Amino acid sequence: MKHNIVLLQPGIGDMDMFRDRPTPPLGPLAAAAVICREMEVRLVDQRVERDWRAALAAAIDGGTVLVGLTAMTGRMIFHALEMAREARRLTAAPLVWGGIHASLLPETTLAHELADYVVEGEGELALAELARRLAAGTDAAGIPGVWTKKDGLPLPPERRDLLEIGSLPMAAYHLAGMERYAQTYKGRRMFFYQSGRGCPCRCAYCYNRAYNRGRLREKTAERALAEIRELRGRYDFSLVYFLDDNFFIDQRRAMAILAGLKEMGLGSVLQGVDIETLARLTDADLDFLESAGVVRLAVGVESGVDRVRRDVLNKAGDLRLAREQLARFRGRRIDVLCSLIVGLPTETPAEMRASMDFGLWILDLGPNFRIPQFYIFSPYPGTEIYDRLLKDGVRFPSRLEEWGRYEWDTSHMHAGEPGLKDFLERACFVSRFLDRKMDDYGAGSALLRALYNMYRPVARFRLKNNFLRPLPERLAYEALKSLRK
Ligand code: B12
Repeated sequence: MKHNIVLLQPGIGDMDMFRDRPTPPLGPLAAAAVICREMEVRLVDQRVERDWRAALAAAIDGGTVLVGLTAMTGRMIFHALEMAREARRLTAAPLVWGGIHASLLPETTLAHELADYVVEGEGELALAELARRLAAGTDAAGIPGVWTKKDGLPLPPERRDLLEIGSLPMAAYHLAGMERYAQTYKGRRMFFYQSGRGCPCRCAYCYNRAYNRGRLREKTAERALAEIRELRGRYDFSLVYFLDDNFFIDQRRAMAILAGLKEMGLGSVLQGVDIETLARLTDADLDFLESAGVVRLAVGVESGVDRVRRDVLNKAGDLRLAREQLARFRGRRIDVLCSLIVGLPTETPAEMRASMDFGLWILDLGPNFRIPQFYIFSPYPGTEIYDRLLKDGVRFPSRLEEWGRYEWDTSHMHAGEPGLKDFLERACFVSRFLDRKMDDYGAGSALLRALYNMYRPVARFRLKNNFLRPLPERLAYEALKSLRK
């Protein structure tokens, strides 16, 4: 029987509720980019299979040399364990964990009985080497970046150098049946593409310092455009969604890519822009972004309190600058999606409120402003805040199961202050209904979208007036969620 590998994409909780289609499984697809040229790679995505257990059983056979899993911290781990358990029942092939969570916490991951190897960091070369060794039946020890286990104990590998992504093949999109991931924004199909990795900023809540060692690596504008042109020949889309950690660090390159897209008649959705970057853009630059078809820009505002931005989050640029810069987008054809985090260490309830009020102020700037929701702060492994809290004696989960319950809409920081925890979780829930995301993404049925839109003023009233209980809507939402499962 021919050798193959099986890659699993677990569910991500209710994050996809507000989208028309799930986000493509870019982690596994990118990790498979090299090995798929020499071995068959089969993908099973829990989110799109009607019966993922049957799909898994069909994918695994006597030639399967490994089963790979991916997960970010949180709910995805819960689903990854579910899939790993099923895979273990079906095959003796080793279970290989990759992706962000396992990379940041390889030891706790490998301590689990459902993990045999961990690929730390970028997967393209490490996964290929591991699969080759397993197929050949040779010892898999000594591969840079691949953690192994001896007598149940994790063995650390030599560190693998960061990859020069300009020389890597593109993510193996062909493995995925991309139609199933044809997510839309305002009725236009998006295609998810990564043109660079890493970010040199030192934001204290971000994984980049540890995961990408703070180093930016990018494809040249020419290379990125050539790949997008090729993808366009294969898939139907009119917007490119850039998954880069920070698309605008090299402004010249960013503008060259956007100009190239414009020539191709493609628009874009941009991720990871900060206030200081906006301040560097002239009005003519903003005109250019608009004319180049940038339909949405995601801006990391993160807090509406200067002290918190500066001392806790280590973000550059104060609120005065933030107000000024955001206001420059009034009346433009670019949606501005601002993220805000509440419930940070040392943040007082008054500061949390101030951040929420800042969010409402942003929405008042005009119909093109968006707040996806107020994110309750979760200290993620690999971040400066996490390390600081660890040093201060804060206890974090020790088992994968516990990390699987580490939810981004739950306040882990305030377990000892039930009143504050409850307030944050209610505010976070209500804040999901503040903007027009269901229309933007064409998510759900027309009825659901109408209900969502009708609720928007109520959500706003509740947050503005701190009127968060009773909250029967939450029960209705939970019921709906379980119906959709
Ligand atoms: C797209 C995206 C999403 C999508 C989901 C994507 C999906 N299908 O899984 C959505 C919008 C739903 C989402 C939601 C959230 N996200 Co998000 N998201 C991203 C984003 C922008 C891109 C991810 C991506 O596709 N990267 C490209 C791929 C190629 O990179 P990669 O996954 O790291 O894969 C490489 C390696 O990890 C490895 N690898 C990956 N999988 C595997 C598997 C195997 C077997 C092997 C061997 C190797 C391997 O090889 C790959 C190639 O080198 C990242 C930031 C970023 N730029 O990466 C944040 C990021 C992953 N998200 C993050 C967070 C915090 C969230 C949220 C909590 C919300 C929030 N506050 O933003 C929610 C959580 C959802 C949930 N319920 O769990 C954090 C994760 C931190 C952590 N410790 O997990 C990130 C890193 C952002 C950040 N700067 O902090 N997200």
